[in-house]
Amino acid sequence: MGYPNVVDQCIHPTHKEWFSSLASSADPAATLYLYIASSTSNMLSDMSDLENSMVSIINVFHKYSGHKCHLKKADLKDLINNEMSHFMKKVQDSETLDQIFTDLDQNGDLEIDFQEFIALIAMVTSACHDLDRPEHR
Ligand SMILES: [Ca+2]
Repeated sequence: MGYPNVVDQCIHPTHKEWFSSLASSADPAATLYLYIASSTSNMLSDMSDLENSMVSIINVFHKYSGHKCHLKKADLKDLINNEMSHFMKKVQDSETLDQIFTDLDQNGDLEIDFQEFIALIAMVTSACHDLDRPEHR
């Protein structure tokens, strides 16, 4: 399984430094990173539903970003339309796509990295949670 490699390739450079600076400390985040990076495929069969969902998010991102670890505008459109069609309206016009893309592209480099992509997942998941709360039924 390529998951630990994917984490290694795509983790943000600043985070990578941060993690390595904490590597010898008792910080839980550093421990988590080291755990993920050094785990074998045994980990994958023991994962919880939540952990499986996290891996699914990573895998979907890479299905559309490939090894470059960035989504171009067309990649983002395909991902939303193919993978999020029950939760988001299909993106059909370039104006809507431009708007979503610009909102997500926090550093303005005209690519969506994983950190920026996860913000979309967080927003949509949060919106679903709000709709699913009993007082909204
Ligand atoms: Ca960007």
